[in-house]
Amino acid sequence: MRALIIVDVQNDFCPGGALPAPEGDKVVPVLNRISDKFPLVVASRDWHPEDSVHFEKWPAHCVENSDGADYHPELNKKNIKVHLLKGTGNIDDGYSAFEATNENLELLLREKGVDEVYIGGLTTEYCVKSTAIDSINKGFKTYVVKDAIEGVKQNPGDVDSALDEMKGAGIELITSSLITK
Ligand code: VGL
Ligand code: ZN
Repeated sequence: MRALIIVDVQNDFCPGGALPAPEGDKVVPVLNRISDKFPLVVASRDWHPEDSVHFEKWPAHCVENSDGADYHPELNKKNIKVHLLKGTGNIDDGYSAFEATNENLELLLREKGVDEVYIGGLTTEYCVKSTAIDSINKGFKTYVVKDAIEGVKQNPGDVDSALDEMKGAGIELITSSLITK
């Protein structure tokens, strides 16, 4: 059984937001097109307290309950069965959706009989990568949908190294056109 994890498709990671992936909004139509094909869709949101140590590394973004922390307005939320919140403590980064504090993602996937995890969303170098690495390390067959992810692109080369790291870990990078049923 397959599941789709939509990572952090939030206003602050899209153009006009506080920590934008320059083309972050491009992932929205792709995710909307594929999310229908999955029996289980979950989505994470970065959800930081105002005084998080995370903001020593990053400009303040996705502060809990703020507009910037909302899903992108065009993301289809109807198929999302479980809403995960992560980075909710003030001493952690919470990059991976498996670090969600309101739900135990690993347990949830196991209870539903999921063995294949597909991942899309934002951002390639941080939360997508961490989620994918956690997923494969927990034993799920893990696919990252290349045209459904975008990088924050802080330093040249970061996206390519993240893609290489994921490939090296045994994660399959696929295009959304391969997801047909
Ligand atoms: C993210 C940087 C800081 C992400 C979250 O969602 O990839 N990146 N916090
Ligand atoms: Zn964050």
